[in-house]
Amino acid sequence: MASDDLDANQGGNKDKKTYHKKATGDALETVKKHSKDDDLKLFGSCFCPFVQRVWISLEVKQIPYQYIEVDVYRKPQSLLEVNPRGLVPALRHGDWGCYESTVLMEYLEDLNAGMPLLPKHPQARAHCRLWSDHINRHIIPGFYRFLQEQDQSKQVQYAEELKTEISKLVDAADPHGPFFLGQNMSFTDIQLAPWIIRLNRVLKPYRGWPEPEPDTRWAKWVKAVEENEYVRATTSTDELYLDSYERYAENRPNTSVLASAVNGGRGLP
Ligand SMILES: N[C@@H](CCC(=O)N[C@@H](CS)C(=O)NCC(=O)O)C(=O)O
Repeated sequence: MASDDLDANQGGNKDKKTYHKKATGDALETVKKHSKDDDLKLFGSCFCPFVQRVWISLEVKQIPYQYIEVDVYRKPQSLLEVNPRGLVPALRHGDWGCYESTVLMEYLEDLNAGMPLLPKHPQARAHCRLWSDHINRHIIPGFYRFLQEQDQSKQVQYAEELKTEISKLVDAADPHGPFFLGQNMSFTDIQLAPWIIRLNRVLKPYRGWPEPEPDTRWAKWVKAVEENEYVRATTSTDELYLDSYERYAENRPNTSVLASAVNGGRGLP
């Protein structure tokens, strides 16, 4: 393979694994079902957890949409037209477009189509948003800090920090579950679900992240997310995640805007 064909994160070394450019397994079946032109278009990359949030929301709500796979590190014009920052997910709806996974989940909610993901009561909605904010500000950055860290003693520290932030969320959840608000998967679960999927498929193989303690509230939650039909419909086979995250686990140069932000101690993009 000519080095021109390699991705920037591979540093000219074809033996380095890189991100996948096509979904596999159940996620590929879902891509195929949503390949036809539609007014609502989700621009996504198969490995991206932020995309998976919006994708799960669309699947839960059963809103018609078209899924368009893009190579987000070789940004096509069609993506840049919707998101000048060049990140996925991006959504085009008719001649309007928008981006940012949390904003897009709120937008889908505001369409009032299909299953609502936020409760009706304003205080219950605020509770969901408060803990979604916790996920975005504490859990997700903690996940990448731990995954990218190469120093073993710091890895131990970051693993503990991540566990602490997850525990705070578990304490705020409905005590019986299995989901955040109880029986049904809702907004806050979907905000976290892609990283729950990646705990087992990425943090476990690369950093020895443990299985949840049996019979705990957290174990119940993880199981419910793993078994949820809409999460499964947007999840690829394990190899896709293992390969796509090797660049993060080795903290290689040119991995992504997000990886650079974590290395630079800045907030996530
Ligand atoms: N805050 C954004 C983050 C999106 C994001 O970081 N997406 C990554 C893929 S997982 C991306 O587009 N990276 C492109 C790049 O690094 O150039 C959101 O919630 O949508």
